[in-house]
Amino acid sequence: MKFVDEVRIFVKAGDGGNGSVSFRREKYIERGGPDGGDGGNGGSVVFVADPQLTTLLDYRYQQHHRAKNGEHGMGSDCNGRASDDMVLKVPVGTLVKDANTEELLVDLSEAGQRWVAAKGGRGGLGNMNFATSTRQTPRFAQDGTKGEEITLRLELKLLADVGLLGFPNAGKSTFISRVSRARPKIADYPFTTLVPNLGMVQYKDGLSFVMADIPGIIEGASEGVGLGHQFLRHVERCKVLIHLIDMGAEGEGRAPLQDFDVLNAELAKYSPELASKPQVVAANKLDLPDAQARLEAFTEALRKRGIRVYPVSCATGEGMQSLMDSVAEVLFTGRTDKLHVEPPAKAVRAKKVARAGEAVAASGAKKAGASSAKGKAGASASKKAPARKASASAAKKAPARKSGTASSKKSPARKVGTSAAKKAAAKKAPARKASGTASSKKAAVKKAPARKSGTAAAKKAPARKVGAAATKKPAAKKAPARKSATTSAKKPAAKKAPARKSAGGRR
Ligand SMILES: Nc1nc2c(ncn2[C@@H]2O[C@H](COP(=O)(O)OP(=O)(O)OP(=O)(O)O)[C@@H](O)[C@H]2O)c(=O)[nH]1
Ligand SMILES: [Mg+2]
Repeated sequence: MKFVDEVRIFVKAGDGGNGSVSFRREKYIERGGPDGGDGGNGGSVVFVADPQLTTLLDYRYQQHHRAKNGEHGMGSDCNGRASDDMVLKVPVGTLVKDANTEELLVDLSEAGQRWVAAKGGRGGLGNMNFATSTRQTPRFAQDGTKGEEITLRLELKLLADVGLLGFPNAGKSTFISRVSRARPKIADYPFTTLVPNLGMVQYKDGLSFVMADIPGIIEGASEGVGLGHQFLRHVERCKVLIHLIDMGAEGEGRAPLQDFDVLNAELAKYSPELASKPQVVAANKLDLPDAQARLEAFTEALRKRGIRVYPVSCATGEGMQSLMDSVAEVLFTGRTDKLHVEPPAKAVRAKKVARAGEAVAASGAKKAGASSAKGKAGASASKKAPARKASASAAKKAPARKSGTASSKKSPARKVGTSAAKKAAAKKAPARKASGTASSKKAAVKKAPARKSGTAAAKKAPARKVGAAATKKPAAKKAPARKSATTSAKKPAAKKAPARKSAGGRR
């Protein structure tokens, strides 16, 4: 059957019947009085949404619809008959617009919904209604009013929950025939499907939904190329769109990613609202040998945008179940998490690496500057611990130390002799002057005051000369450096202990 989804029609309601002017005439009864009856009401034009209909085809041929007029009133107190309403059945999902103003008058989206398009005229009163004690022979009656008339534009927007979108030959009809009992024509040439097809999908647990397959959309559809984009109207009411990508089509200016972008651009041109609907992207025809090869690049490209691609083959049914599960989840729960993937961390990682590289380079330069340092600390520079030349510089809270190695943003490198600062002194632990080869296993005691400090003096703790001190744990924050000769502080200074003379201490 031909599918028509847009018509222009004229409707007119019936006029009301006129009231009658009549007087009773009967043998032996003189001046019987007025007995003209009322006119009947004209019939209205009423639209009813009928679930049995799927097209507006009938209105393509019959464009004028006039309801009957009401009967005129008659003598002998007879009222005219009111006319029946004219009922116009339209498919569910029909929009009724005023053809002149394009104003939307009603959306008949529920089965059985009624809407009066044109109201019938009222019947006029007969002269019997106008008799009074002082006007016993009213020789007039009331005329019926005119019925309303209007030119309307009917637009059918199919009611479907899920819409299938894609280029021609993407496999949309194959898809719908696989998941529902719809049997649209499937063929290996573009624009096989010329009108939308609906299919009822029986999902698990008694759940079901309606899927719509529409003709293919190509580049320039908004300007009328191909079949144009008017069929997109039928997926406007859908809650989810399945975007089928033909992985078998390449060449002739076609590529999966390009197809994806072109179709989305056409959607946006038609309606930004439609473009923003949740889309399940399915890469179809994976059974083809070439398709597999193209899939990876396409998946990766969309992954960068955070979009998940469902690889499917409508011909073999492969991957269809997980696709339908995601569609059902969006449809029934509204959750769209499954449609997105985390964009690859590569970019982020690359940035981090680049930054780290810069930091290392910078620290390296600084280290080079501090090459006067006697030794190298084993610990490498951490992000937050830029290298510093301890001897000259003094940190805000911790003074610079003579250390060769460990450098961190927060803990400046210190001039250390041969020390290997594995662990810096604990927080606020003051550096101590370790004499000779003494190794302070347990370093600074809490709140231990700074001892013999070297030359450099920081705000809080001055830098100290460190000899060959080897501190396994670097000095912690705020720990002032101490002069230590060959000290090896195995255990860091306790909290709040002033900084000690230690090598490579971490602030
Ligand atoms: N190899 C392979 N061929 C497929 C697959 N899906 C569809 N086809 C073929 O692709 C061709 C087009 O399929 P249709 O379902 O008619 O495509 P369509 O998107 O409805 O096309 P139009 O109605 O023209 O827009 C047919 O020859 C199908 O047999 C698939 O998964 N694998
Ligand atoms: Mg088709």
